[in-house]
Amino acid sequence: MARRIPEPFRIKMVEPIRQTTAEDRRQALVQAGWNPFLLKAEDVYIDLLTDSGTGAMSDRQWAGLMMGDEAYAGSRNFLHLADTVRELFGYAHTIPTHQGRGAEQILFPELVKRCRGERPVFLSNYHFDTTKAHVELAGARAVNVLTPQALDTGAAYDWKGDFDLPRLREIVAAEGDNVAAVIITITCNSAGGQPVSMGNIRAASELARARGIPVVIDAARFAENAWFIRERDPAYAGASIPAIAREMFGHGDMFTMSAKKDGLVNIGGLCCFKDDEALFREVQVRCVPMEGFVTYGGLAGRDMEALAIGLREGLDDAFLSYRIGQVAYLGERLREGGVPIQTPTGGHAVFVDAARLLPHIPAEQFPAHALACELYLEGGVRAVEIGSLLLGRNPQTGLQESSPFELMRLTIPRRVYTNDHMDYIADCLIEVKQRVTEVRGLAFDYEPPILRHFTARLRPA
Ligand code: P61
Repeated sequence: MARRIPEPFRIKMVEPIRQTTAEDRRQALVQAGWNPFLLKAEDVYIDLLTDSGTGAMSDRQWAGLMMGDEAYAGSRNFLHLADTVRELFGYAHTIPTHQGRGAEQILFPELVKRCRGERPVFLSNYHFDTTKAHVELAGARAVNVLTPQALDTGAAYDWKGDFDLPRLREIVAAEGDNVAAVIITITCNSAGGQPVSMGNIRAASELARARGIPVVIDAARFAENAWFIRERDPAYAGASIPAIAREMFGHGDMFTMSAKKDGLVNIGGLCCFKDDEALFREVQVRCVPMEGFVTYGGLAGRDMEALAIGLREGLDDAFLSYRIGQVAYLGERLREGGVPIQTPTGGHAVFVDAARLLPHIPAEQFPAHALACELYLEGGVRAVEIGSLLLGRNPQTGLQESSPFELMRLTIPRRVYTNDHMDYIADCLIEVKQRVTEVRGLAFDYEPPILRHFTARLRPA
């Protein structure tokens, strides 16, 4: 096995975490309606619900907070942020937003307005759930065009985040004027934090641009994607991560970013435009009533300062090697323990294939969610389902959508846990595997109409 990469930082401040008893955890889970989203964070020992907004900021970012300029308009922190975006990504126009979905809610309706077809559709390698929700709220359809290589979790393939290009070409031809945008999600969260190759980004972008279709980059995990390109594509072996990032962004016309991931902040987002000033102005108009004035978009001045600093730190080589190495380490431990996972491991999480681990639980009883509940009972580790529960029902027919995956995501917050924590997580999950045939599926007690996984209440079926 490759040599373990120690954390490229010293720990200056600590936050105690508390282990609970098995009985505490059973009570907490029953009270939470068998939904780890509804647990109190204090009842969780190691929290792998998400890597979104859960990272640790650096001493420099904390120092940046003290430099907050809380002017309502024209804050110097906004100017610093816009300069950073211009330099790192080559985009002229920046709108800050409160987080990723804030960017989606102000951008997508404008793209739908511009669309000439009568049945607007967005095409993506894979729409994450809020992205899909905002596409649908804007009155459009969200269609995923992911490479079939991603579906076999056991098969090693370097670019499981790629578009299925032949299929994309077909759909673009068939939909004609209906295509409102092509969204390139880097890395592809839903397929397992899997990277999109530069060749695929370029080809998808060229295909769209040849027809005048705008290209949106969903840039939540842009730095991790750039790191994978450097590691896996010999053409980029000697390139710097910032140069790769800049090239990726060159293939987009605009980007939305949840800055709570690779931006290394606890809150924040971006909606930026390379050169389309007219669209930028239209989205600014929508920003004011939805997010806030155009130079703060729901953020405090200090938040924008921390983000300007975080965007650069997120591209640091030593940080990314440690970060992705830690995820790979957890994946390796699990693979050795016989736990089926999406292979190779992605950037931000290990995705456990619950369809393979719990074949006795049908999709409609949410095997990955059942596994997450069992892992919590075992050791106080909170994971999250990425499968049928998350996907939900078809808004037209009301029927459960058929999910290509039933995954349990062990999402690793940035700069928060050590490799000893990774060992603990692996030990707990391997323990659960020993009694996996006893794990039962779940049924709804309460099913919310949309984004149901957040607030649903369930019980053992
Ligand atoms: C996550 F359980 N992701 O992975 P916002 N694009 C992409 C994302 O991954 C993403 C957003 C846009 C989350 C947070 C999350 O049901 C859930 O800053 C590729 O969260 O608004 C968010 O960015 C949206 C977790 C979101 C969930 C929705 O954990």
